[in-house]
Amino acid sequence: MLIAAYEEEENLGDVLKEVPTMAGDLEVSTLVMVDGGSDGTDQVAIDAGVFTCVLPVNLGQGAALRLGYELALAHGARFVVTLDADGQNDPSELSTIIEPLVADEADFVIGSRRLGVDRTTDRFRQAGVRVYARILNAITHQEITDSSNGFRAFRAELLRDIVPYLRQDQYQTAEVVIAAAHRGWRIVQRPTIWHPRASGQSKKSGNFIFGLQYARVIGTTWLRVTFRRDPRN
Ligand SMILES: Nc1nc2c(ncn2[C@@H]2O[C@H](COP(=O)(O)OP(=O)(O)OP(=O)(O)O)[C@@H](O)[C@H]2O)c(=O)[nH]1
Ligand SMILES: [Mg+2]
Repeated sequence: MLIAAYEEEENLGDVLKEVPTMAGDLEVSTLVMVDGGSDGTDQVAIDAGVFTCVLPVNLGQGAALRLGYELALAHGARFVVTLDADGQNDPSELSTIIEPLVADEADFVIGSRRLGVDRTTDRFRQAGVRVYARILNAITHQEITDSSNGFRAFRAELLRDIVPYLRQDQYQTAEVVIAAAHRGWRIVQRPTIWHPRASGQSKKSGNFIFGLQYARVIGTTWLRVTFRRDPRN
C-alpha cells in the first residue's frame, strides 16, 4: 500500500489503522511518502510502524508517488496499491481493488465513486468527475467513470513500464490513465466508497483551478503520447 501524505497528521493515523495486514494470501506492506510539510505527518507514519520516506520539501502528489512507485518496485512488490491519506478512500476495500489483478483479469484497477457510493455533496466537483471521465474516455477509448480516484492498484510490470515516462508533479491521475491506455494495459474499475475528507481542507486549489489543471494534464499528456516520435512516451 502506497500513500502520499502532505500535512495529513490529523487523518493519516486513522487511515493506517484501517489498512489490512493481508489481502487474501498476500502480505501487505505499507509505505508512506511524507511530502514535505511542516506538521507531524512523518511522526504519525513512524509511530504506526510502516515504511516511511520523508521528503525534505514538498514536491507534489505526483512526484511523491513517482518515487514511491520506485521504492515499492525495489522492495519487490508484485502489486502496488495507492490511496489518499485524507480519509476519502476506505483501506478495507483493498481486497476488492486488487482482485482483478490477482485473477489476471487486469493490469490496472481504478476505484470508482460513481459505481460505488459517493458520500460527498459538492455538486460542482461531482459534475467535474463526470465531464473529465468523458473527455478522458474519448481520447483513450476506455470506459472509466472516476478517472481522478486515488484508490488504484497496479501490476508491478505496468509501473515499471510507465514510471520513467511520468512527468506530472501534482495532478498525476489522468497522466497515468493515458500512459497505461496508450501501452494497451488492461484497465478495469471497481466500485468504492468516497468519503468527505476526514478533516482539513483539500490541499489542492479550489474546483476551478483543479479543473483547469486537470484539463491541462489531459491535453499535454495526450499530445505527448500521440505526437512524440518515441512510441513509449
Ligand atoms: N494536494 C496535495 N496533496 C498531496 C501533496 N503531496 C501529497 N499529497 C496527498 O495526496 C492526496 C490527495 O490530496 P487532496 O488534497 O486530498 O486532493 P484530492 O483528493 O485529489 O482532491 P479533493 O477531492 O479536493 O480532496 C492526499 O493524501 C494528500 O495528502 C501535495 O503536494 N499536494
Ligand atoms: Mg482528497
